[in-house]
Amino acid sequence: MNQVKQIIHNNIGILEIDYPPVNALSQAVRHGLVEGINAFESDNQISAIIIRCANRTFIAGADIKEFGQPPTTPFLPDVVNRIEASTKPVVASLFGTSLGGGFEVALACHYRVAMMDAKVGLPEVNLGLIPGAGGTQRLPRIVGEDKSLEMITGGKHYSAASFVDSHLFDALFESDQDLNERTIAFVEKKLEANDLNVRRVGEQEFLDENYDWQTAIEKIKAKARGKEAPLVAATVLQKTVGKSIADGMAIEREAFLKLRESEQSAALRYAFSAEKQAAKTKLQAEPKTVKEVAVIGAGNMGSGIATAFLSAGFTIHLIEQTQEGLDAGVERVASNFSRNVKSGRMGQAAADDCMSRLVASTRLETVENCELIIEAIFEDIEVKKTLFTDLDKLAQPTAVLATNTSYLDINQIAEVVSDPSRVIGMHFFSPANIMKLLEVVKAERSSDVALATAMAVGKQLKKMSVLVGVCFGFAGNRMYTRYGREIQQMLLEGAGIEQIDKAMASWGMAMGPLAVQDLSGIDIGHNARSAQPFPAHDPGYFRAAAVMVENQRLGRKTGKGFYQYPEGKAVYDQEAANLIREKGLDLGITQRSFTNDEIVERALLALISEGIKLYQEGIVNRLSDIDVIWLHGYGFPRHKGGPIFQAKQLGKEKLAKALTKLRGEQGELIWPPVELGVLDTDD
Ligand code: T1G
Repeated sequence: MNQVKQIIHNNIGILEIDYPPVNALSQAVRHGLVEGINAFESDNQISAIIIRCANRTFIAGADIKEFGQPPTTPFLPDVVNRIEASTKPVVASLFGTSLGGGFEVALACHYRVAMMDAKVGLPEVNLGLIPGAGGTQRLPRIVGEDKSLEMITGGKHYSAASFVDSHLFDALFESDQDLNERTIAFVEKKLEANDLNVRRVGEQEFLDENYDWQTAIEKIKAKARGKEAPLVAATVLQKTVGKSIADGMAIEREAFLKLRESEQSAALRYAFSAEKQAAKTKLQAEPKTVKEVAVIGAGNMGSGIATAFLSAGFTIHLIEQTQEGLDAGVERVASNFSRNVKSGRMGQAAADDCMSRLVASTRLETVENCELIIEAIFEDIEVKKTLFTDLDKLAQPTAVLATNTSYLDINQIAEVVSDPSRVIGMHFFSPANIMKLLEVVKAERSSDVALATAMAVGKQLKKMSVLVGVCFGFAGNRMYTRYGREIQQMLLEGAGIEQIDKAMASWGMAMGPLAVQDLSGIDIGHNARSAQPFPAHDPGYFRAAAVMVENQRLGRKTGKGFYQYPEGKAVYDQEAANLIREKGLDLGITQRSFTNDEIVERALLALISEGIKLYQEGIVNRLSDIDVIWLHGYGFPRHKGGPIFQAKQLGKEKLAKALTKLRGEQGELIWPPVELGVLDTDD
């Protein structure tokens, strides 16, 4: 199919890209652009050229479908240089999200016009890359060093309106105007005034007037937290100051190609495609439209969930049994929004609008107008079953009934509802207005329409929604339990508290696992585990946490846990270390020293083996869902891809050998062995 149409409008040649869904720069699009420029350049009837797009956005970047494949001509740098070299003025017409190579095409044009609400950006660092088609050279020539460094090393999206005072755009149009018409009018007006010229950004000099690159690069290094691409991007800009566009692009290209072969870029590109895959649930039903949502329970979770929904434009009925509890919940929601305003994440008017859609009530009957009801009450199966019995009578017969339980059996809850097909889990992660992960839990009788509705709502909440099945802890927390067991087993075997946290944090985890325990409260997990039978085959099972709880060391909230917290700052606590050492000796566990690598390896292996088992048991649809869960729910470093990505990097043979380390004192297999053949599946 021809992905670039050539349209002639009077004396204007229009190249219209039509390659759904986002007009990515496929080989056919790149070829069509070159062909179109050649054709219009040699046509004497044509005085100017417009590059525009059909569908939902201007070019959103290089085609991710071509990533990992051998590059094909015409290479994008050659395409953008051909556009800039055009002897007839070329105008880019932007809307939607013009990103990466798409924005680089626009930068190579001689003029840029856009909708005010269009977004532009060079997000390549999010894929472990740098702009590879002149972006590091043309952007600084237009917006200067500071702004271009910020945009290229941060990888964020920017509204076109934010450049109203720069030379980036020659015209910006309000959202009620027709972009194609306005672009043609812009060109015709300029042509009439004989004021539409070939203005090549690349021919401008890239000078830095004593720009303090050293300070800028130090700041970027500190923020990069182990990610390579931002630093490479900054270094390319610094190295190309004063160079011609051709020399600068050669340096850029060399750095781009090197990054494209890096493990970090493979991990980040994998993470991006894994997220897109997770959204493909194979559910055979269209989602219901949801406008009014009830959140039952105004505690930390309920108020966080309510905040997330209000921020996404929903009306929320927040329900709590007592007026006092309800007032406290409303206060928590209000303080969430005031924090958003203080941090600049949200304007006051937007925050006020959100709060205006909050309806607080102590009456359960207010669920009657809601298409979705989310329960976030006390984590007790009987309490939840009683509530769902009431909801069955009060809610609309087609309302989706979702529980936010972290561990309880949703099948048991569904049993009390006359139509159990509308019962699902929506497992948010605390704080629910911040954490991106949402596990949509499919109980045995959950209907596809209920699940599809939850997945669609998750997307509206800008959550990373993953469809999972029912088991103890579903997918994320079951792996978290396995990970925690291995961490605590190493404590009992002699690994230090700080050593474990530092090893995991320097490997890339957002926080040390023991500091996380102290933050969330050691008793939370301890109580959930105590409701389950104790695994007699594993005598050390979370005994380090148990001894903390026995000594009222619950973490930050009691001023001490694995650490102590004078003035709220975590410091080493010898008493905690002594208690754990004594427990280890009581259990007859030989104490020994550990290397940091061994700590990281055993923790990773625990995650990998449990993740594979979840896939084999059908709790997740695909192995890559495991990685999406761990990237968005547990602070797994994105530039490491996820536990399964790490397993695939290691390979089955090395992994099988390494997994033998997950044994007990007598070499017995504490945890059932895992079949590794599944790692060959490319889901
Ligand atoms: N190529 C191909 N398909 C893409 C795509 C891309 N770049 N981006 C998105 N899609 C598909 C996606 O798979 C999904 O398909 C559909 O579009 C909607 O996506 C040389 C090398 C554009 C902001 O990093 O940030 O250019 O599942 O669900 O939430 O310097 O997608 O429907 O079949 O995400 O509205 C730089 C990545 C590449 C942009 C839209 N560009 N994409 O978000 O929809 S590197 C990017 C996004 C580069 C050059 C370098 C987002 C979006 P399907 P979606 P959305």
